[in-house]
Amino acid sequence: MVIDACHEERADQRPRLPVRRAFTLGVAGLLTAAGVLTLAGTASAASTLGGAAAAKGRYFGAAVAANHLGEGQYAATLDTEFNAVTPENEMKWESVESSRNSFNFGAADQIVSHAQGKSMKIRGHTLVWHSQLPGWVGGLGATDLRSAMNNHITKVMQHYQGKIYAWDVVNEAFQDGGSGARRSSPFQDKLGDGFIEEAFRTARAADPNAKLCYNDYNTDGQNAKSNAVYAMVKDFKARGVPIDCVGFQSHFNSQSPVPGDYQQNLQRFADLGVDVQITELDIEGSGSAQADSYRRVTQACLAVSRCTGITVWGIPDKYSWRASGTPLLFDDNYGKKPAYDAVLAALGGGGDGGGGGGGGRSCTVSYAETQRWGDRFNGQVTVRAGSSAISGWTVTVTLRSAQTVSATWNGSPSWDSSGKVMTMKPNGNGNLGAGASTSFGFTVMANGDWSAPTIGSCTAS
Ligand code: G2I
Repeated sequence: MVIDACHEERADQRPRLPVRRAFTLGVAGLLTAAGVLTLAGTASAASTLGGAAAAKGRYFGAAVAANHLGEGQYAATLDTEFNAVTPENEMKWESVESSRNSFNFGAADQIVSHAQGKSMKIRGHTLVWHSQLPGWVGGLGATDLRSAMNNHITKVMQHYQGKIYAWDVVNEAFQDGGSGARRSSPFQDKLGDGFIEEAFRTARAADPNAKLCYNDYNTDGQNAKSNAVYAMVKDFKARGVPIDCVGFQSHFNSQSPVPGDYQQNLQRFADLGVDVQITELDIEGSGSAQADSYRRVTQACLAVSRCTGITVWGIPDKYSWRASGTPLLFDDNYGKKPAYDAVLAALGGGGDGGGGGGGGRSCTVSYAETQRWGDRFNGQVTVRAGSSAISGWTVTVTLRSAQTVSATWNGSPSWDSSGKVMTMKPNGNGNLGAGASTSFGFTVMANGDWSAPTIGSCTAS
C-alpha cells in the first residue's frame, strides 16, 4: 500500500469496517446490486471529435469566422473534426442590421451554406445582446426599441428558418458579481425585466422549430449569477414562457477555472426541463493541465443526458479572442494538442496514438465506498483494462463542495485549482494486462456530505 507523501494520515490507521454502502453518483451509469458503478471508457472507434460525439448522441461544434473559410487547413479541420458550427460574429446585430430594418446576411450566409453542405448543425448567435449592437438601437425610445427588437428577431429568424438548430435568443443579460441583478443595456433599461420574456415569445412565433436558448458566462458553477438565471428559467417553465435550452459559455482560465460543481450545475438546469449546451468553450493553458480541464468539461456534458453538445470557441489558437492564452484544441499550425486527445478520449473516440485513448487501449472504472467511520469515509476505485493491455490510466474524482480528501493510496494524485477535482494516475500500477485490474483509494472528510464523489470515466494510455 502506497500512501501519498503529502498527506499525513495513513490509510492503515483507520478502523476496519468492511461496509459497502449503496450510493448515488452524479454520473451516467448503472448502479449494480453490489453498489458498484461501472463506467465505460474508450469504446468506439470514432476518430474525430464530431464522430465520437455523434456516437454519444451529441454534437461537437466550433465557432467559425467567415473570413477564414477560404483557408485550406481551416476548412479542412472544420470539415473533418466538427459536426456543428456557431458563427462567431456574423449573426450579431451589428453584422446583420447595422442600419434600421436593412439586413445584410452575406457573411452569415457563407457560414450557413458551408455548414449545410457538410450536414452540420448550426447554432444561431445571437439575437438580443448588449454588445456588438449598432448605435442606432441605443438611441431609440422604449416603444421604438420594442418594435426594433421584435422586428430584428423576426426577420433574422425567418431568414434562417429551418436551418438553425438552436438560437441564443438573449445573451449575457445578467450582471457579474454577487447581486444576481440584470445587466444594464438599452433593452433592460428601457423595457425592463420583461424584455427577455418578450424576446423568447417573439422568437417562438418567428421559427417554431428552432430551439430557443438563454446563453451566458460565469454561470458555469453555482453562484449568484447562475442562481439568478436558474430562477428565471424556472419561472419561464412554470409560466409557459417558451425556452428550450440554456447555454453555458465556459470561458475558463486560471482566474476562472472549471468549477468543481460544473456537472452538478448543468444537471440542476437540465432538471428544470431544458437542454443544456456548452456553447463557447475555451480553456487557457497548455499540456496536461489544459487537457485535464477539457476532459472534465467533456465528461460533465456526457454525464448529463440533456447536455446535447459542446462548442469550442474557435479552431486554432491563433484565431481565438484569447489567442495569447492558447485556449483551443489545435495549435497555430492545426496540430492536435493534448487537450484534443483528452476530449476525443473522453468522448470514447479512438485517438491518433498521441496522448491517451488511442491504439484500442481502453479501461473502465468502478467505485465503492469501503469504510465509513466518524467524520469520514474511504472510497475505492477499481480500474480495469479493456481487451488490450494498457500502460497507464487517468481517472478524475470530483468531490462534493463540502468534502476534502485527507489521504490517498495506490495512485498518484494531482489537484485542480478548485481543490475539488483530483486527477489520479498510477503509482507503479499502470501496467495492466487485458482485462486486469488495480485499485486506488482515498479518504474523504465528509463535512456533512456523505454522498459519493463523482468518478469520471477512465482514460487509458
Ligand atoms: O468575448 C468572447 C465571447 C463572449 N460571449 C459572447 C461571444 O459573442 C463573444 O465572442 C467574441 C468574439 O469571439 C470576438 O471575435 O465577441 C467579441 C466581441 O464582443 C468579438 O470581438 C470582436 C472585436 O472586438 C472586434 O474588434 C472585431 O471587429 O470581433 C470583431 C470581428 O472580428
